[in-house]
Amino acid sequence: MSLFLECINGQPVERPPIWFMRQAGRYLSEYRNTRKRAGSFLDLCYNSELATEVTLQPIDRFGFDAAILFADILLVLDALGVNVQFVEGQGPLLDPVKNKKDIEKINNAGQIHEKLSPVYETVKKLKKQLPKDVPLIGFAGAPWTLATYLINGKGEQGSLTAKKFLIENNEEFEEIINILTDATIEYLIMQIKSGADVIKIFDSWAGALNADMVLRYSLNPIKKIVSKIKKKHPSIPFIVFPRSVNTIYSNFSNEEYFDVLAVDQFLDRKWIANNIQPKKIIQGNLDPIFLTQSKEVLFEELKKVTEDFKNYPYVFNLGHGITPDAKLENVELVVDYIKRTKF
Ligand code: 1CP
Repeated sequence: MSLFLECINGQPVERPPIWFMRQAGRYLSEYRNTRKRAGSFLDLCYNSELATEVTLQPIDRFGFDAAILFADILLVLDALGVNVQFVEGQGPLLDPVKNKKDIEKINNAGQIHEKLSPVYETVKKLKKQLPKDVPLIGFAGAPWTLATYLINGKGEQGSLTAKKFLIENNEEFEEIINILTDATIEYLIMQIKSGADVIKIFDSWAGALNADMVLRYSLNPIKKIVSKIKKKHPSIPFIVFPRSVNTIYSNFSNEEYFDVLAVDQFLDRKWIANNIQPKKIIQGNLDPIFLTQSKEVLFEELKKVTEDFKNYPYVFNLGHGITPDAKLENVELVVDYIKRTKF
């Protein structure tokens, strides 16, 4: 078994495993080159040859302990028949789904596989090409985060459009969540069958919901997805990332069906160490901004993170994705530091 799998299965390990959210991305010149060759961002996601190549780039360069499939959470919406585009400099743009007629059109969770078959192909290729001790993380967006893009047609700070829709059109909203939950179960089962070793669920906009809503529309659909998949694939570990949910992280840590809780950089580390770590293996929470700073500033922060989390099993990662302006030598410094850390 690998260090990463041993750690998240609760076995003793001598140091924390390390990987980064968005570790294949624009901060790497080799990614920018492959991206150019692919054409659009979606072309890259659906080209299994090139998606395999970019997944491997950060593993080859830095020696991370886990790889994450190169794809995007919005592919599942594309596969449901929503028109999705990534516009240079603007991010994702989609045809919004709002009324019963639009919702009926995307009610086809069983039919997503043809469109997504290149992604499954990427997983298969990666399983052949990755070093044996580097497991592959498959992933999907959580229904709430997917719904925010679907309802608003693009990303929105605070997700207010989707939140108002949740309140004002609750029946339609719940129908959307159900469709996305079913599609995500289908999608993740195929990733597992193709060879994914671990699954991560990203609820990047969970923090836009109030506490009651988080439980109902972030936690509950995630619970349904993980529980259903674990019935068929009990040994696949799940990482859940409900970003920015504040003290509701505590509710998530009480849930037993998943394995690792990914924490953002906004939580107080001492609070995490006291309230979350005794109940759940955690992953996080270096603020990605430190990767853009001087070595000395980064080093001080690294010391704090590893010191605060040293008493329980822990996966080193960022509190959110690495940014395009991260310095390569800083990424090297972090990997080197963590590989020399003794727990
Ligand atoms: O120009 C580029 O090359 C596009 C940048 C990029 C990349 C590298 C996007 C566009 N997606 C990705 C890949 C990606 N997305 C991965 C690959 C694996 C890896 O981590 O290396 C993963 C796991 C995601 C997941 C994803 N996509 C999330 C959840 C995680 C998070 O960052 O919160 C979200 C919200 C998206 C949507 C998305 N994809 C891309 C953009 C610009 C956005 C919108 C973000 C926003 O609305 O602010």
